[in-house]
Amino acid sequence: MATANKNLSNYDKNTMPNASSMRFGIVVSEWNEEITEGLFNGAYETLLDLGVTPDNIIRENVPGSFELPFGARCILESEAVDAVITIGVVIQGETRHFDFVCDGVTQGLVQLNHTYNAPTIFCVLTDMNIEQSRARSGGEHGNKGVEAAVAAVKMADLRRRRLR
Ligand code: DLZ
Repeated sequence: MATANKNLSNYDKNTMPNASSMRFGIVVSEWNEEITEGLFNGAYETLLDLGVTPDNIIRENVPGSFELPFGARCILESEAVDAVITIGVVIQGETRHFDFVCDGVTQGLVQLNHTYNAPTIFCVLTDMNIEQSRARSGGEHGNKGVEAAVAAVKMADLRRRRLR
């Protein structure tokens, strides 16, 4: 299948950078909590599996995905983190609110990546319905939280090698 090699939920630990001294922020949106908690658990357990210690994982909650950029900025400004993972899910409704929230969070996170010397990772599901979100937060399509943690460790390693 064309996407078989793109499912990072099945990461190879042996090829991953050593994350034992890395420090991460995780910002979690409370909107559609059932889904975002699944994504958080995937990200958190993966960071631990890659050697990150619990005291080096800082969690903050925000009300909705639209608030993720500001939540990430609060962590970037106040903690010496190697990367921040932002977790949310926006589900398609019958209004254009979906587009506004998706645009707002995406543009906000892009700006953070242009502003700060630590990367912000995008773990925001944008689905047609809750079933699709369930499939991607620990269901049949894996867990995008796992993939976000893998991306965070890889980007943190790049930052450490290139920016200091
Ligand atoms: C208002 C709103 C709507 C309609 N849908 C979602 C959603 O699907 N996912 C999500 O994370 N947040 C949603 N929100 C809330 C906004 O993100 C934000 O919290 C409020 O507009 C307050 O700024």
